[in-house]
Amino acid sequence: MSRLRVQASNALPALLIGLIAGFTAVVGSYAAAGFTPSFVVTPVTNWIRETSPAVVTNSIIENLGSLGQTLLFSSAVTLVVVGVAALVVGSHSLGQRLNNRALPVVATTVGTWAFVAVTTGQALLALGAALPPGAVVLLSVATPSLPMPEPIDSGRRRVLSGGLTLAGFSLAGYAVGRRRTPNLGGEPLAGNANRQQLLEDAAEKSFSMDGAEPLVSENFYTVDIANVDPTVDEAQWELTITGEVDEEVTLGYSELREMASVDRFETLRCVGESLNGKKMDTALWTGVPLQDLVARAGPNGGCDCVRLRAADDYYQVFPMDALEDSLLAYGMNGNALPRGHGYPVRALIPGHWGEIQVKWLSEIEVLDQDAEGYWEQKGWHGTGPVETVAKLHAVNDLPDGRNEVGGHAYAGIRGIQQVEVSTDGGSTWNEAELTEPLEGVSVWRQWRYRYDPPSGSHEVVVRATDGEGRLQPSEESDSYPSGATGWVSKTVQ
Ligand SMILES: Nc1nc2c(c(=O)[nH]1)N[C@H]1C(S)=C(S)[C@@H](COP(=O)(O)O)O[C@H]1N2
Ligand SMILES: [Mo]
Repeated sequence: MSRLRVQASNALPALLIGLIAGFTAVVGSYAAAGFTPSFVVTPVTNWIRETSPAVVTNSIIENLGSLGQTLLFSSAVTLVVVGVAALVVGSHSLGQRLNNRALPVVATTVGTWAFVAVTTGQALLALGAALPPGAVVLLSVATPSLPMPEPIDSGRRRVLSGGLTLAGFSLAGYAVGRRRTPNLGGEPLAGNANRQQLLEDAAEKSFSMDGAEPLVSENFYTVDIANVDPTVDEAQWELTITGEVDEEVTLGYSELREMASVDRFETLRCVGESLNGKKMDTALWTGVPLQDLVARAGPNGGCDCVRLRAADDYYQVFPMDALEDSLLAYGMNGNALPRGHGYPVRALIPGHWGEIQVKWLSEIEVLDQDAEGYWEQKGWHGTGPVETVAKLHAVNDLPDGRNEVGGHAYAGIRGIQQVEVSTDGGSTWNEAELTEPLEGVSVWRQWRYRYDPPSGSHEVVVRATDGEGRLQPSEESDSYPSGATGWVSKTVQ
């Protein structure tokens, strides 16, 4: 081996080659699988989440929201890159010791392939992750070391062309992966005239306030345990009603779509959101009553409770009673459910916290004994009816010099009877205007209050009374474990 060759292979240390190889493994896997569960990052994020202590996942959910998902995603990408890099460095030094240049190439390719194939369960797509790092290592060991009259220049040129190749590969991989990401759900439902009418009525009933969503949310929040949503095709979708039943019931998508459907507004709220957070939204849902279907199976379990399971391995347990007025929903605002909201079918359990509104629903299991759901195993108590809340999101100066404050109030199936506003820190209270109720079992209302502002800053406080005449409790509690409580207040200038 010539001295020149040794110099050339030292020019790019094994660690750097390893990191580049790891990066190309992620890009290659994305190109092969798109943003689906077969993308190598998916099982790794799942693994990080499942092995992190509950306090960590809880605080990510409570405090970070979608930033938490981004953090989880970046950690998973980093882990994959570092893992491949370790494989490259290890096999490179072993290869040097054994004087075998093929070894790092083979070890990197086969090792990456085996890891991705096993974790994603997709042997063929795993080649997308394994071949690029293999090629990077192959190039690094096979690059002929030419006699270099101007070593510095040629070194620079190699770095430049290497960088350009990498950038081109990433861009192409990104473009291919995007096209391979299935575009599921979201298309308009047939026979939408009635739904359009309902949506128009809701728009008319809405208070238009800067800073607060209308009655039908324009941006519906999402909360997912998985970073990458499942891809369930409607042709493959099947719901089974199993467990302690007289007779199992199986339902396919076309069968579901042929059944008499219901259109209804419902509000969802996440138990993990902060008191004045934005994880509460409303949509017009289309679906089929769920309780009848469960009754058809003849449930005879000992606990009158059910476990719902989903394609992302999520599961929740709650009392059978909650199924009253529940829907197997396949439509949202006149469109097929979007992938992010559970395409093709999700459960809607009115008045209960978001966590039992199971998306990508696959199974309803009638249980004999009570059990814990996914979040309850992490200490949450989020299966029950929602707390009463009044949010304060809009604080506006009106052209006539008055102030406008407003937001949404929600109390599940109890409904909202009244919202009161104080502009003096809670000493005196005034009744807010409320929007007309929407058609539905468990729907929020908007509230609005306009007033002549006192000079200087003042404290606005808002509180709701539910349909049973119960005033929202003023005691403040964190969202963990059973939902944030208290009255929202804001200092207004
Ligand atoms: N399969 C599945 N269903 C799920 C979840 C999930 O991670 N997986 N998250 C739950 C939580 S915590 C909430 S708050 C709601 C949110 O519904 P959305 O994403 O449509 O707003 O979905 C629930 N259903
Ligand atoms: Mo949630």
